[in-house]
Amino acid sequence: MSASELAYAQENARYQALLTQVNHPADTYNGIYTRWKNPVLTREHAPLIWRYDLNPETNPNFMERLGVNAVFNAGAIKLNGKYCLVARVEGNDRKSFFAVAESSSPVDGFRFRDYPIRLPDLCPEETNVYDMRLTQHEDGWIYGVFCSERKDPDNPDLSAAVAEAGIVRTKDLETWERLPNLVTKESPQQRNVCLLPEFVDGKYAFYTRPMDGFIDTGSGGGIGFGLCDDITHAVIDHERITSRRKYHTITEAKNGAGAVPIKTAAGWLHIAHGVRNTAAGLRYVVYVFMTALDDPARIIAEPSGFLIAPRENERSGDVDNVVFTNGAILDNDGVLYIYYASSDTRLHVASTTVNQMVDYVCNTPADPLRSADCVKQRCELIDRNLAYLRRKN
Ligand code: M1P
Repeated sequence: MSASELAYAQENARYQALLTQVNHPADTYNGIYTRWKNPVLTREHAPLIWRYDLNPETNPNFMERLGVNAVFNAGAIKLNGKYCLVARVEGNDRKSFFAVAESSSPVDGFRFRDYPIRLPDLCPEETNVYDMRLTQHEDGWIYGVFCSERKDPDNPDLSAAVAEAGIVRTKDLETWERLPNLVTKESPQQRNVCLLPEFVDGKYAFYTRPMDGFIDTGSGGGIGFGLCDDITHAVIDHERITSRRKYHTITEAKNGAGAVPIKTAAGWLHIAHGVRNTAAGLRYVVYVFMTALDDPARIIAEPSGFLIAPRENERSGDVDNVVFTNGAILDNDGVLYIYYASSDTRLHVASTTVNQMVDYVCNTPADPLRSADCVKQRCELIDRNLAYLRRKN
């Protein structure tokens, strides 16, 4: 066996061990959800055939030829009994692409298909694609809505970019039809757009994120909502704001839709992200809100604060202090799996149930927006608890 073949055998053994690693719930408790110990996808999950030239004649030193830097933000659906993630894979060259990883378990065993998704390449200016939300729509298609990014032709600054929402559709996550990008007449840029699985007033319903610039949402008031007649030429004339950004909250700097909203008896459950500024830069957390079934843009409950914030080793990575979700799977037994990425580097899972989430969203108090009122809110809880303990004893 050549040195190169030996190195491949060793690397492959490590890779297979990673893929068969069993995941366990973490030892933390909040009654709302359970974090799982191991990330479900990391850069090490990228198949060796994507990274190495396996032929010892052309790669005698068994060098990585096309490295993978990170695997994170994944859309998620259950299809034909399999838990399927469409992950954002970022090469060492900084370009992201999409790849399907699937498993018969929601918490471990995810394995990438042999090839990444080869999106129809319709736009020569498109430089980067990322963060696909997968919607199993009642029209029978599975839609993928993602960020399509290109250099801003009108700004000489090399990092000036334009972000739009790209749209693809598929039946099997294998063959993809690309549709024209979403046009939002009131917003020059879009990111974090996702499609509701049901028609609203007979139209396709999108959650949007109106933005003035590529990074700054500027005057964009929060997560938007808009309808369009024809998804094959999707145009939204008007966006209404649903979850608003507010001063001195977790959404002060920006917010954005996350996983595709989940229909519950109480309303549409949204698992989104909020961003605030800190001296160390932006901090991204995952938060939850609910909108009305008869008007999916109208907020009916918004608990105070975050659901998931970066903890321990989630805090560091390529972009520190970030947790972000764009995919969740509601299983037949009511268990909900939230796939969230940490620090733009790897993908984790947290499990809960739809009943727990409805309890959380409907019974967690709203943010009173001022320290004095937050103290009052906490003291009321303490009063009730002390009275309960006195009665009990
Ligand atoms: O780096 C954190 C996240 O930044 C962007 O989210 P937003 O548009 O809300 O700022 C996205 O690019 C996302 O991919 C990334 O995880």
